[in-house]
Amino acid sequence: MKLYELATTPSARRLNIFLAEKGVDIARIQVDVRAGANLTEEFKAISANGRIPLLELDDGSYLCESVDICRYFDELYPDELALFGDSPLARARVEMWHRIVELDGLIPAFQAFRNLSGVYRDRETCVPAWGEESRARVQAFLPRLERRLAEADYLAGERYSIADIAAYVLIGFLPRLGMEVTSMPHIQRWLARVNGRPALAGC
Ligand SMILES: N[C@@H](CCC(=O)N[C@@H](CS)C(=O)NCC(=O)O)C(=O)O
Repeated sequence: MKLYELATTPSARRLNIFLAEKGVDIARIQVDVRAGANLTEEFKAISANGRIPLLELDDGSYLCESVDICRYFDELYPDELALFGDSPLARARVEMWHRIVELDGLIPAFQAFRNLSGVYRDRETCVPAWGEESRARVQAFLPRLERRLAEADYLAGERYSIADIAAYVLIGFLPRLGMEVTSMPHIQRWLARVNGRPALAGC
């Protein structure tokens, strides 16, 4: 198997943290999406969403979408971490918080960055007003995250999960939007806990 990625991007980071947690090592090929390396017909032919990360399987087929790739590795190599949850209710809670972080945090953050910085202006129309609105949505989401982490050690409850990885990537991305969470004590406590995980050391 081979992973096409650009390690500095948040979507690749999300997958790389997950793989590090699971102790999975895999050959990686860097694809400079900022320079448009994903816009070629060759790349579009192998990536259903035209983006990275993209996993090439040994049978020559491909999987894209970072969460889908995480789920594939989780089922290939089940372990006690159970990052997607270890019971029907735990799985539902992980999925719930993962979707909340993704829909209300990560996606608006990416939209804010893309539309305000114009980083992908060679391939899409940037709408600064949408960038500002998306940024405001991220800002409004942070107190919700703070409230959740006031009542639980981790987003889905007592155990670390893929929802925490998504939130961790979101928090790491905030400086690119000129935002931070230093005044939010519960997020800070959670960050210290997550930063202490050995898997995070190289990510
Ligand atoms: N939903 C996708 C998002 C992937 C994504 O947006 N990747 C970005 C890098 S963070 C990319 O390839 N951007 C290039 C482009 O938009 O042309 C996933 O989670 O894998």
